[in-house]
Amino acid sequence: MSKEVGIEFDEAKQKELSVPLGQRELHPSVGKYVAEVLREQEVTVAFGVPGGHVWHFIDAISRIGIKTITFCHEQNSVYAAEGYSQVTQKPAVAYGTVGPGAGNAFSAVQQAWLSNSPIIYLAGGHEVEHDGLYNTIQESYAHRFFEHVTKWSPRVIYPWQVKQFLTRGFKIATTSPRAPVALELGIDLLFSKDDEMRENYWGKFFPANMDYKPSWRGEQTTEPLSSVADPQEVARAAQTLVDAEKPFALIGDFAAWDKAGKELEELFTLMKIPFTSRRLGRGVVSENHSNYHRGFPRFRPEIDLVVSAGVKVGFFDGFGAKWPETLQIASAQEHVWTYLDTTEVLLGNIKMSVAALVDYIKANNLQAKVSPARQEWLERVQKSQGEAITVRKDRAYKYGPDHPRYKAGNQMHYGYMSQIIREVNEEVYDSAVRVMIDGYTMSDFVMPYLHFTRPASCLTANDQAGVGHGVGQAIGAAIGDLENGSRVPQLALLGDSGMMNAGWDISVAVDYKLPIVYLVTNNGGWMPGMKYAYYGPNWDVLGPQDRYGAEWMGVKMQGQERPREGIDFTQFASSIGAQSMRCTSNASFREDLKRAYSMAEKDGPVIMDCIMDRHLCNQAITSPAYALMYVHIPYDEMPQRGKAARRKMLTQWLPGLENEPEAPEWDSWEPLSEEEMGYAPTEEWMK
Ligand SMILES: Cc1ncc(C[n+]2csc(CCOP(=O)(O)OP(=O)(O)O)c2C)c(N)n1
Ligand SMILES: [Mg+2]
Repeated sequence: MSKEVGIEFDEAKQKELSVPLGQRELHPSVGKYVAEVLREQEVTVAFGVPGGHVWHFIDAISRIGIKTITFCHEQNSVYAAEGYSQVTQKPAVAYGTVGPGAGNAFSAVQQAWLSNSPIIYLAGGHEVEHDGLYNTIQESYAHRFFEHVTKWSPRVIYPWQVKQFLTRGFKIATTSPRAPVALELGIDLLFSKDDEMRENYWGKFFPANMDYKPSWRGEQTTEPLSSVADPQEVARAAQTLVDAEKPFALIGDFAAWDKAGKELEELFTLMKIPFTSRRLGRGVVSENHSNYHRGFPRFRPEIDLVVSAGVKVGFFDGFGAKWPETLQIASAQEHVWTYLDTTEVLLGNIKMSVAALVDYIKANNLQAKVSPARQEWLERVQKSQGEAITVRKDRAYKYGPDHPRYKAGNQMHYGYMSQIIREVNEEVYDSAVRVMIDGYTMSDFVMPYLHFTRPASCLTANDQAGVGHGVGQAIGAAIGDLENGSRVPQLALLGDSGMMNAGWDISVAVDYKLPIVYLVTNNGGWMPGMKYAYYGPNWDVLGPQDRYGAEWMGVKMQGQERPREGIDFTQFASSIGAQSMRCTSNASFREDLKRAYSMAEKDGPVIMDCIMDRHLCNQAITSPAYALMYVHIPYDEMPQRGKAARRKMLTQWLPGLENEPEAPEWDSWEPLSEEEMGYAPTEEWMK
């Protein structure tokens, strides 16, 4: 979908020179990035005054064929941009240097702000290292003072931010309420050679400009987003839904806020679209619906259209890096993502947009035009969902009461526990229990098992990912439900550290006898399983004073673990007047949970102190994110799992890793053991 917008620069010819391109000059320089985005946005003229800090991008703008109109005073250049924009209805670009340039432009940008004119102001900036010394030339903080008179005014630090930020700037400036946007493009950008700098930064881990898509809306890239889904857009979106062979929809948080469940359900049913949902979006359309699939299906690469309804497409989606073309249905321009290949955007209240879409489809009988292959696609997804439920259940039961490790009944498996939660919630409450996802290791196991039938069933910390939030969220959710006359208990899933972090406020739930089950998956620490991948059997990577067995000020250290029995949450419960139980056995967990629910309904909060197999940890520890977070540890000091993760994920960045041996595949449901580290735990509680 993207069109070629490369700056004219005869690279082949340059390579023939005795001194290669990039060694006699900075190439590519950040100015090229600026120019390419302006070209892509179909900018034809730019107004401004040059200066030392901005020549690099002004020259590039000119070299790409955009007319630069040079003024004597920056104020007039911005006024000119405003006039141009009001006449053409296009966003207009103005530029000026650091300090006096940006200062002189301020008054005119303020005017554009009051007139709602979409100006993209490109300001120069001084070098970051001299911040606050007032001893460098033209020190100024345009991003700060433009903050008051623009909708957005970031200080851009890294070259690879430029394309994404500038593209986003155009979207923001041109979406109602229209307004100026200013980017402070500091001089550091020019001197940071993108490729080289990135290698020491995110490496080649995230490709440069990964959150930028050239011409992200195809032919419509330069069209402002209309703040209400326009009938033509609705018609085109409907046609997209007819034409797609293998569409798949996602329901996100904002569909919940806009109460779009009924309309989305009708759309998916009518057009035979399978769907999944996320976070607050879960249960917006009941997961009992036959088109529901938990997460993307395994054959996800075949999907040719994603319908995204109110979804935050961010970190946890790899910023949509592998998504096909997307129909974006969003309630605000902030949630329209310029880094997705977008067929259409329907902007405005999601319920209204989807209602318009459904009306249009019905009025034109488009549901009849969907190809028969769609039915096959839907059935394939349905089959995948049915199979996945069985596979998950079988897997969970394998680690149930009959598993040799759990027969003794002194610890439990996260996976088995997850399946039982699903079953009990279904049996006793018809899956109407709201669940707070706080415990970190638990979240990795439990998510595919949870099943929801009504909106706001799945409460999480969203992108904040802070532990301890479940304590308060459950209290608020319980009060909300009580106001509506429901005593269906809340289930807050917490780790032991989450409890240590925020547990005291359960006393508030006690005061109000709120029906909450606080289920603590107690594994003795802040993700103690990290030692198997990164720290070593004795937390060896830490300083000698912190390692397991070290003595410090007469006290024996135990790495970053604590004995589960050492923190007894039943005693904690009695100290605040909460009910409690200690659960150690897979065999009795089902009855324990039912009992906890009924106690909570009757007499208020119950803390279930569940002793988990501490040798289990989340699969994520060998993911790219963790490999990256632990890239500081010397390779030789890491245990096998950490080495394997780094070798697998970061070879592109650290090419020497290729020569290191690979480790066998790891199944996160199988407990890791000290055996593979050649170490036998000495303490009973660690075994
Ligand atoms: C308030 C807060 N501090 C630190 C973190 C970083 N962090 C994320 S998960 C985690 C471990 C959580 O331990 P626990 O609650 O016991 O859950 P576990 O994974 O051990 O089951 C940490 C330290 C965080 N997310 N929030
Ligand atoms: Mg823990």
